[in-house]
This record gives sequence, C-alpha cells and structure tokens, in this order.
Amino acid sequence: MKIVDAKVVVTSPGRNFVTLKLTTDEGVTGLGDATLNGRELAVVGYLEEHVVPLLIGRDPHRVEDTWQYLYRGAYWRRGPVTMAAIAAVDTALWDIKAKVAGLPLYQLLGGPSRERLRTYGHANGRDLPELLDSVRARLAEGYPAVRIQSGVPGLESVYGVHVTDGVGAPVLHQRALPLVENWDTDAYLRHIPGVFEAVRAEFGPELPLLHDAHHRLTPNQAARLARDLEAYRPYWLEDCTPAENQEGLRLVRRHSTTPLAIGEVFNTLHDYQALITEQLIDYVRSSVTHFGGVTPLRKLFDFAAQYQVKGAPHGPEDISPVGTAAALHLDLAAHNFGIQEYAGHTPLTEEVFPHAYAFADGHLHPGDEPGLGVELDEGLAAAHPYEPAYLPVNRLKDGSVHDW
Ligand code: GCO
Ligand code: MG
Repeated sequence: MKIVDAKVVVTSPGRNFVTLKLTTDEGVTGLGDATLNGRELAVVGYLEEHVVPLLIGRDPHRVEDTWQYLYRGAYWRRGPVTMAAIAAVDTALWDIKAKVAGLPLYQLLGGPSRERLRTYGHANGRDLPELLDSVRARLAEGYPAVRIQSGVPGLESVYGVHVTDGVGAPVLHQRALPLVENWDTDAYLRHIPGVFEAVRAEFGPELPLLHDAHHRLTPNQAARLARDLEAYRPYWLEDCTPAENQEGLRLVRRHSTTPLAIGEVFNTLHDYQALITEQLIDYVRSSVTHFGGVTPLRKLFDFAAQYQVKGAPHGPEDISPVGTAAALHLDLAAHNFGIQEYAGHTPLTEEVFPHAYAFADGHLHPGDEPGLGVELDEGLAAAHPYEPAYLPVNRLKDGSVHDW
C-alpha cells in the first residue's frame, strides 16, 4: 500500500483546527490533528512545505519508521511546531492501520484495560457563588470529577474563568490581537485556599477536585500553594510551575504530598526525564496532538508506569475531535491511565468532525468503529475558514509580561 495524497485542512467552526488527511492507493484515509492554538499556520507550513512531499509514495504501515524518519531526519528536533506536525502524520497512519485491520485503534494498542474512561469537567466562576453553581452544573452533567478555577479579587480576568463554561460554550480567544490579562501571584495565593475550603464545605470530602495554576508560580510559591491546599485533598495541582526547570519540582515535592500533574506544553519524553525518574510528579498531561503522536505518547505512558506515574492527556477545546479520539484509544488500552480532561467542543465542531466516541454518565468511550472513529466533513470545514486568533498574554501591575 502507498500514500497517494496528503492534504492539510484548516477550519474554524468557532475556533481553528488543523487536520492532516492521508489517502492511500487503496482508498483508505487517515486523519491526524495538528492544531497548535495561536500558531496554527506555522504547523500548516511545516506540513505542506516539508512533510507532505516526503509522504507521497511511502508505505502507510511503517508507522514507527515514518516517525523516526521525520523526527531524526529533520535534524532540528523537538519544539511544538515540529512535534504537532509529526503527531498529525503518526495519528493518521495509526488510523489507516486500524481501518485496514478492521479494528478500533485501542485493539491495536493492546485492547481495553477498562470499560470506560473517567473524565473531569471545568467549573469556574468570577466569584464563589458563581463557581459553586458551575460545580453543580458539571455534577448535573454527570462529571465524576471537577476542575475548579476562580476569579481573584482585584484581578479583572483570570485563566480558566472566562474561557468556557462547560461543554460546547463559546470560546473567547478568537481575536486578531492577544487579549491582555492582569496577574498578581500574591493575591492568587491568598485567595485559592479559601476557594477550596468553600467548595469542600459545599460538596463534601469525596468529590475529586482539580486545579490548574497554569505555569504562573515559582517553585517556592508552588510549594506554598501545594502545602496550603493539602488539607482539602486535591486530586491534583496542575502546572504549578513552568517546569522547563525540572529541578524546581524537587522543592515543591519536598514540602507537600499534594499530587502534581504537568506536561501539556511538553513535546518529548526528554522534558519529563527528571520529573518521572525522581518521582517528582504523579500525572503526565501531554496530548497526542502536541507530543508527536500516538507512538511517543504510548512510550511516555509506559515509561511513566515504571514509576507509578499515570497518564492523563490534555483535553481542552483546542485539541480537535481527531486528537481527542486518539487520546481516548490510548487511555482505554494503557493500564496506567488516570483521568481524561474533557472540555468538549461546540455543536458546529462536532458536525465538522462526526465521531464515534461518546460521553455518557461522566465517562468517555472511543467507540468501536475501525480506526480512530472520526471523520472530517470537508464541505462544512471549507464553509468555516481560518480566522486569526491568539491566546491572551498576562501583565503584572508594573506592566511587565508574566507567564499566562
Ligand atoms: C488545560 C489547559 C488549556 C490551555 C489551552 C491553551 O488544562 O486544559 O491549561 O486550557 O490553556 O489548551 O491552548
Ligand atoms: Mg492546563
């Protein structure tokens, strides 16, 4: 079998998505997600100019070899643009292989280790009453676990609060210039423990509660937050530091047993080396889409398993249904799966990408269609062309830029 066509489709059914579609001489097609929020067209250029010409004529069954060919062959390794492009190829090849086998992808990855995938949803509020209502809404939708993000007194807008309110809500990042948000770490550190206290008081000790610090803290500040939240037993504290400085997590670990999750912006296993071998984290958060595909994410899960670290792929609305499905197949097969973030997509996005995976009773299942079980309605995709969009940036009170 040979790849005869490779096409990059950019569509914006509410937000931008980049999809690679491979077609073989036998008419089998495979899809891969290459969406890199706010830098989409860089990946399009990488794919169209430098990868597509290498794919035509290749045997689609050589998944591992193609991955190595693109990764090592580029010489310039790693980085989000490169790894999103390679991810799309790898995912599309797995899709083709599983379709040819007539099996859902999870069967090729070892078969199911569980019946369904536990998820967490997003609850947020500008203030406490709004947050408590939002938690109630997620619980009513069936989510067994909830990530809580709250406004901070004195700050106009905070990560996670104005982004979405649950499955399918509008996304506000779509704008020609980055929105400027403001930030004050001390105000945040003073406020968040009280938020956890109030949510625990309202919903009791059993509900798994997660929180995303979104890379904003120094190791010492993160250690304090992890320690201050310990009494409320969070399920995890996510991205407490930017973690390019892997050693920083040692300091956090030394001061707290709050479980730590990290890695949505990582793109290779090397970014995790110290974090996993020194057991400085509890969950790896990389997605198929930003980590180079199913092939390396599976290797990450296996590596992490040796240290009792679990896989919990990134699942925001800016990973397309194609990338979402790929993660779900791996989650179902991998023994050390932890929990799947599920922000959902707008109804229009679901129409552009009809899919076999389903959300019911707070759990996901990838479905039993051969391959990934996702299609792309190219006509509808074309009716919603690319729109320039950026993620927000953060500035401190003195005007300097802070991590967003
Ligand atoms: C999460 C993430 C996202 C990112 C987004 C950036 O935990 O889901 O932090 O909300 O901010 O994916 O594009
Ligand atoms: Mg996050």
